[in-house]
Amino acid sequence: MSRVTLSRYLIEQTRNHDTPADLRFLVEVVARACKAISHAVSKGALGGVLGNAGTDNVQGEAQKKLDVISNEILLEANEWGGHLAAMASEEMEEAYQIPGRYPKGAYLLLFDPLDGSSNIDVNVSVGTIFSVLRCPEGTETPSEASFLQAGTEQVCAGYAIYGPQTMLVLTLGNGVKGFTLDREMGSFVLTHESMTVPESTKEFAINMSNQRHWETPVSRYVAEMQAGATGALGKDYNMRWIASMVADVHRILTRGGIFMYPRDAREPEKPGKLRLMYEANPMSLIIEQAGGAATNGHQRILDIQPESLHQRVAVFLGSKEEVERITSYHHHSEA
Ligand code: P6P
Repeated sequence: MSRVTLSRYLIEQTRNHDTPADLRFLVEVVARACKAISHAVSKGALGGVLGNAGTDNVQGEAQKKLDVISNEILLEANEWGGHLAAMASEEMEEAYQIPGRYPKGAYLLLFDPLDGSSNIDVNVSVGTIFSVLRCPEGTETPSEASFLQAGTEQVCAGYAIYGPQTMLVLTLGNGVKGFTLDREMGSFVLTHESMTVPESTKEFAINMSNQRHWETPVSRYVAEMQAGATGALGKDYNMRWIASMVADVHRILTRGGIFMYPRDAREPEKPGKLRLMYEANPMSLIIEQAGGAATNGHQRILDIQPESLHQRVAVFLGSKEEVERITSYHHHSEA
């Protein structure tokens, strides 16, 4: 059977599932930008792109050169196409308005251009996370408020992972598909027809060095998994923490697991490290579309009404059985 490329998949989505043509074009542009980012990332030291840019992002985190390069690649690829009304990025404080010389479109694109970039200098997988919302009707100049839509409003979400293979994982609202980059042909080829998260798992992902800062439900849940077969859960668990959300989520999509970045006592005024709009929401839509679950410990992440563009959120996502368990522990602790 002939290979199904991303372009063919998107054309068939347009034909069979009413995926609007301009959304199809938008996804193809983002995919092309991810190819360019993959190329830049893979050069590493040979491309003079490692190390810090000497600037900080809106979170006060040191930007890597590749953070800035990846952000610019996505802006330049998307600003002229006519599919977008505006863009937002982890690397930019304000929304990015489409320059006046270009036409505007119906969508808002949000992204973390290079997630996990602290891993770049040690050659560990990183990725790009993106989310697509509709621009509210009649909005000539989208403001921050235009972006503040719940995750359920996303019309598309995806990520590219720059690992041993470069892959694009995508949902348009009817399942999750995985495409592997064929570098010789320069095209993304459908290799994972339907990615699903197993309901149960024996693997958890959390940064254990923060253990003393966790809230009780998280401490209880992790202790039970550490107790293994001798404890309440009656089975042994393994642990993985790549510190690159894209890589940890990709593993969970591939073989199950639960990913946790809880709020902790280090920054009690902030509900965790990860950002809602361009990390947690797109990943939660993908995980739910793959049969998993995603909460902030108290409610479905996709139901959260955003209050600011760069707001943070606690994240528990992956195998439904485990997410439901740790969420129930949070509810018990409130009772
Ligand atoms: P920590 C990367 O910086 C990131 O935003 C996510 O990709 C990753 O899951 C998390 O932070 C890692 O955080 O505190 O373990 O370094």
